[in-house]
This record gives sequence, C-alpha cells and structure tokens, in this order.
Amino acid sequence: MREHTAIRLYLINPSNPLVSITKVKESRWNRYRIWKPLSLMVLAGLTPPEWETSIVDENLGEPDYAAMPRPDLVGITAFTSQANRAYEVAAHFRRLGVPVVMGGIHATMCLDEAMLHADAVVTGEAESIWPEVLEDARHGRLKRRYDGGLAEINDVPPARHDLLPAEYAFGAIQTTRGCPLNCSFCSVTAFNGTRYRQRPIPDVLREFQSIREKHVLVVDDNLIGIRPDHIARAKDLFRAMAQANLRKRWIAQATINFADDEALLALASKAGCRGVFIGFESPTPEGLLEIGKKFNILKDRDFRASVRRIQRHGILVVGSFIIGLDVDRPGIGRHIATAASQYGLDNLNVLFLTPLPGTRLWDQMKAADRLALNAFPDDWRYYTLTFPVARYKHLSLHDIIEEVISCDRYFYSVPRILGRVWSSLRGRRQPLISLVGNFSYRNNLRVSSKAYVNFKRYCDNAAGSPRP
Ligand code: B12
Ligand code: SF4
Repeated sequence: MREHTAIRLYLINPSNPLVSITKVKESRWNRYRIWKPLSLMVLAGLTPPEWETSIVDENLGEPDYAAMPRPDLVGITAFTSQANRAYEVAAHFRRLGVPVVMGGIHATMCLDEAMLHADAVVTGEAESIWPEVLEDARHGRLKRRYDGGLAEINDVPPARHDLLPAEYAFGAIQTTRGCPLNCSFCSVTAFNGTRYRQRPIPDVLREFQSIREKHVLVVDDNLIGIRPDHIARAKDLFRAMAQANLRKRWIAQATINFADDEALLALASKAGCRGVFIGFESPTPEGLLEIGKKFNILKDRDFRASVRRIQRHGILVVGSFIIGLDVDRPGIGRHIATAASQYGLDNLNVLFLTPLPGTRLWDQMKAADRLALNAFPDDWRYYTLTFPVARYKHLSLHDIIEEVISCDRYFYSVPRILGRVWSSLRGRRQPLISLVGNFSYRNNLRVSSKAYVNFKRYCDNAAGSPRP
C-alpha cells in the first residue's frame, strides 16, 4: 500500500446502463429517478477517519476513473442487476494493482462468482467485519473472504449523508432490518433474516436530522412489521418523529396491514409519511399462495377499503404486482390493471417474476431448467424485474411482454390518470405528485416498449438459449 498520510478509499455503486438515468445534470426531473446508495453511506460511516473516503455513484454520470487520483482500496457494492458492471469496474482497478473488495446482496448470493472478480468478498451485513477488512487491507494481508452475518442492530452507525453531492431529490434512511414474511421471490429474508430488527429510536432521529434533503426514502422492506410489538414500536417511532418536528416528507414500503390501525396511520402521517409502496403481488388468492404471501388475504381483506383508509391520511398508495406466476394465463395483464383500478391505487408497478439468486424461486426455477437467460455474468443486467428472464408456465416471451404492455396501457390511459389525479385533488392527497408520478409511469411505457424490442432481438440471437 502506498505511503501517504491519508489512505484513499473509493466506495463505488455501479450503474446498470439498461436502467440508469445518467444525465442528472441535463434535467431536474432526473433527480427524482436516482436513489442514494445507502449501503455505501453506511460503510463510510463504519470507516475510521484516517481513511479518505469518497462515494462514487455511477448513476450520477459515468466517472472518469483514469482522471481520478489512484485509490489504495476500492469497495464495490452490487445488486444482481449491477453485477456485470461491478465486475468491469473491479477489473479496471485490479489492472492498476488496486485491491478490490466486493460486498452486498449479489456477492453474498453468488460468492464463487464474485470471488473470481475481486480480491476479497464480504458476505452478509458489514457492520461487524468492515473495520477488520480495512485493517487487513492497510497491512497488505486481505483475506479472500469475510462474513459479517447479521448485524447487531445497535451497531448500525449513522450513514454518512455528507459524502454525496446534492443532486438527489430524496435522502435515504433505514429504521429496521429483516422481514418476518418469507415470500418465495424475495431476497430480503434470505439476506437480512426473518428476525425483525428495529434501530433505537434516538439513533433514527439523530440520523434523520443529519439528512439535508426535505424528501426521504425510508428503505425498510417492511416499515411496521407484523406483530403487535412491531407495530407498537413503529408508533413510538412516528410519535418521536412528529415531536422532533423533523420537517421531512417521506415514503416507505409496508405490507397491507399498514391499513389496519387508524392510530398508526394518523401518527405516520403526522411524522411526514406521504407515500407507501405496497406489494399486492397477485390479484388472485391462488397467485398469493403460489408465492407464499397468504398474509395479504388474511382476514378476508377488502383491498379497496384498506387502500382508502391509508389515502384518507394524505398518503399515496403505490401498488406492486408480479406477472408470470404459474397461475397466470393470457389476460392476466388486464386482470391486474382492473384490480389495481378497483383497489383505487394511485400508481401501479408491474414487474416480471424474476428468479433472483438466493431465493426459493431461484432454487425451484433453476432445478426445473426455467432460467431462460442464463449466460452469467452478462445476463445479470437483465435481472432488473423489467425483463422476462425466465420460462413462464402459460405465457411465451411474446405473450408476457404483451400482457405487461396491455396492463400499463389500461391503467395509465389518459382518462384514468386524470380520474386519479382528480381523486387525489379532492382528497388533498399530493395531487401534483400524483400527476407527475402517473405521467412519468406513462412515459416509461414508451421507453420500455423500445427496450423490449432490443430485448427480444437479444433473446433471438442468444445462442443456446431457446425461448418457449
Ligand atoms: C433502496 C432499494 C432500492 C433503491 C436503490 C438505492 C441504491 N442505489 O442503493 C432503488 C429503488 C433504486 C432500487 C432498485 C432496484 N432494486 Co432494490 N432495494 C432497495 C432496498 C429496499 C434497500 C437497500 C438498502 O439501502 N439497504 C440498506 C443497506 C444499509 O443495506 P445493504 O444494501 O444490504 O448493505 C449492507 C450489506 O449488504 C453490506 N454491503 C453492501 N454493499 C457492500 C459493499 C462492500 C464493499 C461491503 C464490504 C459490504 C457491502 O454492507 C451494508 C451494511 O451492512 C433493498 C432491500 C434490502 N433490504 O436491502 C432492495 C433490493 C436490494 N432491491 C432489489 C431489486 C431486485 C431491485 C431492482 C433490480 C428491481 C426493482 N425494481 O426494485 C432495481 C435495480 C436497480 C438497478 N440499478 O439495477 C432486490 C435485490 C436482489 C438482488 N439479488 O439483487 C432487493 C434485495 C429487494 C428484494 N425484494 O429482493 N432498490
Ligand atoms: S413482505 Fe416484502 S420484504 Fe417481506 S419477504 Fe415478502 S416481498 Fe420480501
């Protein structure tokens, strides 16, 4: 390692050119389409001050690595969809003789693959192990593999909110880790465990206060949890946030039980909650059973009434559905769109069923030879949930793409958008955000139609990957 007083560390978030907007400087609106890499901000928070730490987010624009000062160590994070680019960046720095450490969900789930591209790989959550990795790197004795396991929640440090430029519309924070549900397609339980871990409220408040953006994404996978004690703690948190008068507006992810407690909703709204992203996943009970999300249909739930209850507190509801389940047949696109309209959702996000490594779905589909795109690591770039990468039971590649297009065309037709904006205006529920959100989804339709054409061409040309 070089001899200079400060030891230089780059923490890099690779882009996926298929999904990233890399022209933030060209349009103010693009600020709303990029999200802070909180993992790297937390890693920076764990890094001792003798390291001169920079976070490089490729989503802000392609960095000119050659023009940047040579670092002593590089840490790279990656979701599966970023793995491909992560390996390119790793190769660049390794060619220069700079040691590269990889970590995050993809490296954890595909350890052997990641080890081929990095000098060291950290699996699991980094809190307990990162200081040791840095010490080893400093003394030139990096091991090939480290495992952080699951962190003690009190050890999660405040993230370094000061390190990224002011080019994002949203700040980011995490208040809990893990999810007690275990849906077959989701990596969260496999990575963060079923034990629902809640950060101490004073830590969360202090960190919120250090965020400069007015709008914040609370990245928790399940904001309120499912048990009465989880929900009691969520109420305590919201109460404390309201009392601290944070003046933040935030959006979060929750399960539909968020709707079941009026006091919880009132407190969340008072604490600044303005939008919630909820996984509805399938419009049919058979679909929910297939993916292990029976939770959604407990207590004979009336989805429309649940959504209304949340909206009455000034909170927008974005619903997510999956297309391509074994129970899904032609017509499912329209079925999802009508269900979403009937539930009264403010926005709808439809994603292709995607087997992500480490999930039960991956194990099932791999064993049944249903991974249609499997030239890894190259094909990981299509594992964005916005491309049909598997073989679906009743839907061919062409069919499933048509289903998604028909779903989006129905839900995002101009009259339906205007109806929703009018309803949010009447309910004083962020009408401007509703308008921008709806038209931005509608605009995505054009972008994704073009992407599907290229994708189909890629599938046709991909040798040895016959499509159904
Ligand atoms: C916020 C978020 C986003 C943000 C991304 C913000 C960002 N740039 O980080 C947005 C909305 C853009 C997003 C998009 C997507 N996401 Co997302 N997202 C999340 C979410 C909810 C939280 C991530 C987070 O900030 N966690 C908090 C930090 C502190 O935890 P962490 O990232 O795990 O980091 C810790 C460790 O992993 C480790 N670590 C991480 N990196 C590194 C690097 C090094 C060097 C080391 C040593 C350690 C280390 O240390 C950290 C501290 O312990 C996760 C779920 C989750 N629980 O992680 C899903 C999740 C990561 N997303 C997922 C997916 C599938 C996607 C999408 C592909 C699809 C989609 N539409 O959602 C896109 C892909 C975008 C792309 N560019 O390719 C999956 C990824 C699964 C996988 N195998 O890749 C997850 C796990 C959700 C799930 N249900 O399965 N996402
Ligand atoms: S409820 Fe959400 S976070 Fe929890 S396992 Fe299911 S999909 Fe994942």
